[in-house]
Amino acid sequence: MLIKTPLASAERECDITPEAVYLSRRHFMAAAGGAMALGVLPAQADATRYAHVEPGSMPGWFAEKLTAVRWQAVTAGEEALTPYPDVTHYNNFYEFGTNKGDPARHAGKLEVEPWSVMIDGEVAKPGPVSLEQLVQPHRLEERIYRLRCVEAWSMVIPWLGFPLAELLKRAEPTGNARFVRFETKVAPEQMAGVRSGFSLIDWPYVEGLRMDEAMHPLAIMAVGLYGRVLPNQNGAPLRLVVPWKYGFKSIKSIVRISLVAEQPKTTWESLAPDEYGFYANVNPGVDHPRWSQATERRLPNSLFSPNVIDTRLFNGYDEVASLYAGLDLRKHY
Ligand SMILES: Nc1nc2c(c(=O)[nH]1)N[C@H]1C(S)=C(S)[C@@H](COP(=O)(O)O)O[C@H]1N2
Ligand SMILES: [Mo]
Repeated sequence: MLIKTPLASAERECDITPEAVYLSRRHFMAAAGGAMALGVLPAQADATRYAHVEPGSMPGWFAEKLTAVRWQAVTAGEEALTPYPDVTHYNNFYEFGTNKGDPARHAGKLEVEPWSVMIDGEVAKPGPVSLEQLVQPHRLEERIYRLRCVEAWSMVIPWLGFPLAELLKRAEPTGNARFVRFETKVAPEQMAGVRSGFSLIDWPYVEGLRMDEAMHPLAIMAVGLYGRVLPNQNGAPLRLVVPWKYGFKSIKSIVRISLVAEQPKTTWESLAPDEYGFYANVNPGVDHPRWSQATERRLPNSLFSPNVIDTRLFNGYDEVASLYAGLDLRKHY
């Protein structure tokens, strides 16, 4: 982000067949099979619509979870899904290199099994949890979210995950917990980008949220996308997705979640505080010092079909506005 010009990175890794426009409803669905309030029926609310995506191998815990997914729990209205090849070949994951194609090329090396997450800090129930244990109590929901990168491109991605709030509640935060701090795995022998020493990042990659942001029902922990287990380049086996914030807040391959009293020092804010803030709410009215944030390039796009659309405050997720009542969003960008 810091060392690349955002609009020069339109590198294409593969040929893309645009998918049919995805018709679905805009609203939360109370439960699978719930009555549809709107006239537009969702296109097949199950996994069969992803039949075109290579299933690959999936761990047992994931296969079991797939049998009870709440499909299309949240949708992006009639916005088309970004095709699977783009979602998985145009990535930011600096641990594996700084080019958009590097994560797809190198993240296969990341060993995601076994995986354990340390939950610590201001909680009544700290300790390491295996990934299986961590996911076990939760029913997976499909959340079709827009992802807006601070580099002014965006995608629409059908995630599989569960609310971060549910996970945090199980750890029983104490009254001193005011922020959540997340940390990505560091494994130089598996991570070409960490090994290279080329990056300016001081590993591990760290992100954070204010407690009330973390508890918002739109913030999720994702373990899959397109009805499949999360590809390594997208942050397997466990990543955060906060759809109303710039993509860099959605930290990948998490190994530590700490409830803390002080606002954590996060990776991009530490590197360039005048360019990347702690809040990082999507905001077309606050430009990056080096480029406008008023519009975004919705992938897939090309020279002849630039697909530039207006960026929306909070990435269109207006329901989070009350979290920031009284906060100067120009100052707290
Ligand atoms: N650990 C880690 N997490 C990360 C990043 C990263 O470099 N390292 N990049 C971020 C950025 S800038 C974006 S836009 C999103 C991209 O997610 P995606 O590749 O799944 O679309 O991941 C975020 N999470
Ligand atoms: Mo990003």
